[in-house]
Amino acid sequence: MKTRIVATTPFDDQKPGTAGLRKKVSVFQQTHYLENLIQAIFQTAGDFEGKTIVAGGDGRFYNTEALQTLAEMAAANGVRKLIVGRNGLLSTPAASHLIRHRGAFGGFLLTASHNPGGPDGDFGIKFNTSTGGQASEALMDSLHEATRKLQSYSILDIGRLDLDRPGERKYGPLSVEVVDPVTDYADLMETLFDFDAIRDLFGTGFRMCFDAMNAVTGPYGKEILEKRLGAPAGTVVNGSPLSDFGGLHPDPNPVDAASLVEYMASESAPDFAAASDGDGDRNMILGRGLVISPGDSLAVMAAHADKIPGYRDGLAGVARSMPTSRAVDKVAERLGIRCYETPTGWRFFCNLLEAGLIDLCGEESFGTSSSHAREKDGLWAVLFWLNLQAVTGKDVGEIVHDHWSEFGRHAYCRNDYFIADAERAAAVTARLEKQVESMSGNCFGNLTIDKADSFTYVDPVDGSESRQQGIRVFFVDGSRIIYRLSGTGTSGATLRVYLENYLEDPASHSQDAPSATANLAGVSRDIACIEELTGLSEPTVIV
Ligand code: VG1
Ligand code: CO
Repeated sequence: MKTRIVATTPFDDQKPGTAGLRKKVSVFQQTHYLENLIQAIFQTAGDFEGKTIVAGGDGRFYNTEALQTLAEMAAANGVRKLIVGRNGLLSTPAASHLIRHRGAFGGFLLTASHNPGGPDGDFGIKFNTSTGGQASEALMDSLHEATRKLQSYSILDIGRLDLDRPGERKYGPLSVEVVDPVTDYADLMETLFDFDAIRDLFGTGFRMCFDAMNAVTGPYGKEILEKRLGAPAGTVVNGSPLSDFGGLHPDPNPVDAASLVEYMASESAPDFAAASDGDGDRNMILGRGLVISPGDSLAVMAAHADKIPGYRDGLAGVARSMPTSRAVDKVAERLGIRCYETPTGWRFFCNLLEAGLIDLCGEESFGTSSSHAREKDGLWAVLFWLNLQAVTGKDVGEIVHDHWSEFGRHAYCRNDYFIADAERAAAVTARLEKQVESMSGNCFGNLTIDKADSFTYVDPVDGSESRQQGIRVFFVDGSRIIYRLSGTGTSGATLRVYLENYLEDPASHSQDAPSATANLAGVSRDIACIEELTGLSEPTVIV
């Protein structure tokens, strides 16, 4: 068994986006493409000699092949031990927990998250550090630099990994421990939530539907909801991870999980429903005839945290990504705690969590989590809402309506414009960046711009600065529009326009979010000249 040094040439498109590097499967299948990326990570993320790392993915097409290559390269790069989920599976939050729990040096998460899978779909890799959180901006930059210079990689033929059988085995110099992907994570959940109370709730005949969208959370949902909490068999639907997600787009939002929304609006709707995404870090919460907007979900969690065992001692602070609705800000103000505003992408929460400045955080893109991990966590959010219903005796609809009566409602919608020509999309934000300074005072219909800026974030922990993280337009009446380009797509570009309208009067709370933000949607197109610059007169998707 001898390490081979393989000569290669750099690829110029290995710049990580909002959460790791995502590309079409066919791009990852190019000779040396995956190997170059992995080698660049081994070169830049620290000294891996003698270390333990975690690896696993969402089970999508190419998961097993990539794991095999990773193991061969880990062995060649001095890694001593690889901890991997059985069959190569690990949800993103479970991987984050496992890294922390086992004191690993870092972890490779094989996922393109909510992007479609299968041979014609997407694949992706994220590297998380020993904190369990995603690599920092600075590490991403050096990683990208390394991919542009790489001339060779090291690999060792260690034989085919047996990923089916739990236990520790030696492959050449590398120890590989295959673990159950669910157990440690489920144990952690038991320490945070009142499982007895939730079990009693299911005992009263409470019905729920958890849609795992044929992705990684199926086994987690079955173990936690059906086995440990006693929900009836069949509570988890689409519960077997499939390499192409059964053709579903595993993104828990009202458009891609439309059938669940329809079900919850029907006569036979259960009391509660939820869905998660490809790698298990997103969540959508539904009541009968109602989808809870992620910003509201975060705010409700913050307001009721003291009722949940894991958060009974109070919250140090909370955080939201900048485009996320300001509903949680109102709760933080009431609680007398800080609310931090970070750029989009979970990695920006990690320093705040690590420094103990916050306990809860969330993004408008159906992501919420807490200090228990360094990734967002879909099932955790579902358990939080279950626990809340169990202790308050109220259903999701009552909880959220009560919240709105107390704090007012931040009606919220995201308009996504898919623009095939990425340059035309970039022209929209470039023009806004130029004009943003002089927007104040401009009127659009009955709306007047109070102030506008390009969002810069200074990390309060390490002082690092991230510029151009989105254009913010604030109106005199308290409403807000944000523009930014997506960093997770694999073709063309997506312009995201985030609309938020604060409704104080309870009489206005029952309208649906698109109607409550319709005026802002039109104004957002006028301000950014979207039709003129892209040819699109309407958003491609509204979530
Ligand atoms: C999107 C979301 C962002 C999220 C990211 C990763 O990024 O907007 O909030 O953190 O996906 O989520 P972008 O750059 O496309 O807007 V996941 O579940 O796909 O890892
Ligand atoms: Co995800």
